Amino acid sequence: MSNKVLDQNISGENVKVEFEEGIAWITLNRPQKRNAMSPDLNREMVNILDKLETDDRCGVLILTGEGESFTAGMDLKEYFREVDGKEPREIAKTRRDAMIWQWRRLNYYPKPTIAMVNGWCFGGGFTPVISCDLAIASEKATFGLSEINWGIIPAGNVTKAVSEVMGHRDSLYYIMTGETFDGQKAADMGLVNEAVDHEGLHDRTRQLAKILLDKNPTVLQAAKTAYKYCKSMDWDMAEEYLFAKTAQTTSIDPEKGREQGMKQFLDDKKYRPGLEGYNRDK
Ligand code: ACO
Ligand code: V55
Repeated sequence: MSNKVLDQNISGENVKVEFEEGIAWITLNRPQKRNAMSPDLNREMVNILDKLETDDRCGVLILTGEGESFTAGMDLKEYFREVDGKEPREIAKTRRDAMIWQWRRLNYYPKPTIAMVNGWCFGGGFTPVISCDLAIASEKATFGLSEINWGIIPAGNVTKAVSEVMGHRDSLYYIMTGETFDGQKAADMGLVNEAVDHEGLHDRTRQLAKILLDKNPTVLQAAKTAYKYCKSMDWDMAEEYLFAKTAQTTSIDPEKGREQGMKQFLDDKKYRPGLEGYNRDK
């Protein structure tokens, strides 16, 4: 059962935004072009991510694609051929829009993010999948680093993103062969968390979103952000940063989660934090 409500103000020509009980469903919506990412689509995504950052209807963000495709990657006509002849600053701006949403904004997004890979996912499509915190793929999804097949290397930070989640041998194998693989293989390699039966894709993704919606949002944001920044820090920096981040999180948490948790376990003996979350009085 779905109770999604379309928001026509935030949605654009190429991206659909729907809300459903704390979840913002963002659907790349150019099915006739297999949701290929054009400059217009990229600009819309930048604006949508900006708006949803401070929109309370978005507690968790789910990114998916309309129809048979998640995304066929960058639009070969509108993002490459038609931009090639433009002046360098114009080209740089077009490239930057893509990177702003696919990488920078999404990777450090203040809300939890889930990629729901429903079908084709090629080339540039890997970056937003990897930038999302979690990813669920349909067993029927088909992934491919197809760049090699049409004469470019995986740029747009695809290569860097792949190296973050996939192993050395698998990364080079798929970068160099351009061979496709399915959702289960993507899960086996760590590109997505799990692959599920196509019919169950929406339900499982929604269920995961609800698990995240039940957590303390302030702490959840700090936890994912800390993980992402720690990856590139050395141990000494990470130790110092994590202590500072802990203090910051505790001090700004309107729910006072840490205090609640300790009180409910140590004084009230009402719950076991190893097995469940503290009672958030929701
Ligand atoms: N860029 C621009 N247009 C695209 C793209 C794309 N990446 N992918 C599909 N389209 C368009 C097609 O040109 C076609 O348009 P038209 O109807 O106006 O002729 C329409 O989408 C449908 O495409 P078909 O190929 O007919 O769809 P089909 O379902 O048979 O195949 C598939 C789907 C496999 C995704 C195929 O379209 C394809 O190989 N697309 C390119 C995938 C790719 O390699 N992308 C680039 C990755 S590299 C990067 O992102 C930097
Ligand atoms: C890719 C993506 C880009 C780019 C160049 O390989 C190559 C994919 C997202 O932008 O500018």
